[in-house]
Amino acid sequence: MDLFDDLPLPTEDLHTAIGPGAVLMRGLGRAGDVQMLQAVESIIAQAPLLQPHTPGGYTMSIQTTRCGSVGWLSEPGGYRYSTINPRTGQPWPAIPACLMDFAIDAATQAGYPDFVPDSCMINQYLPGNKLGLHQDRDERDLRAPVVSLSLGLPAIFLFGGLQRTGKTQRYRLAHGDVVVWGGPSRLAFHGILPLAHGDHALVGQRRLNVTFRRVLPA
Ligand code: MD6
Ligand code: FE
Repeated sequence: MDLFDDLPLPTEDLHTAIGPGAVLMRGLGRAGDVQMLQAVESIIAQAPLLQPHTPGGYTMSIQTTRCGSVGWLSEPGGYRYSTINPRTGQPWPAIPACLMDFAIDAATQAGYPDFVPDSCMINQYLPGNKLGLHQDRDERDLRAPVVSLSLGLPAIFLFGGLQRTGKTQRYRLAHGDVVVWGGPSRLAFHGILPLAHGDHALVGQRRLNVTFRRVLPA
């Protein structure tokens, strides 16, 4: 918190292009943070967080869950999307209205006015947890962007190019920051460095990342 946190700033100063078709919008999620955090907690209560096992036999350090009509699964046989939560045998919870409205507004501001997500992934990072460089390529509709909202402790986000070995840029993602990317950047490699210790006033000793996707063609 600093003295100027409450002052309105011209939005163009808060929008940073980080790649072709990719924009970082600082603080866009701050206005609705309390309600969106409550919505995330209600999803976690219905579909508990789990550490995914990758097809390669590795257990990820982060804890994940999903909502929406299709949810991402990491299984011994590979990655896929499913309409059913295999743990409960039930459909995933619906995307709460406040999160749906937020994702559509963020995509529109980033230049993707037709985005309607059908899947939302919630990732929780505790101090030390990280996410290695990867591409998000399991969605059938790769024309749609991904909208990513950060809540809680800040993280260092690595954003690279279309090759795993390419150069990466580092961005600090703080509470309320939003990244939207699609178009030529849709398959860019990206990751999160190990989370530093801290305590966020609203979210506690953790970071929550909420990503919205369009998996099935509209
Ligand atoms: C994170 N985000 O911010 C990790 N993937 O914790 C992602 O892996 C990600 O932010 C696809 C699109 C946006 C993202
Ligand atoms: Fe990703």
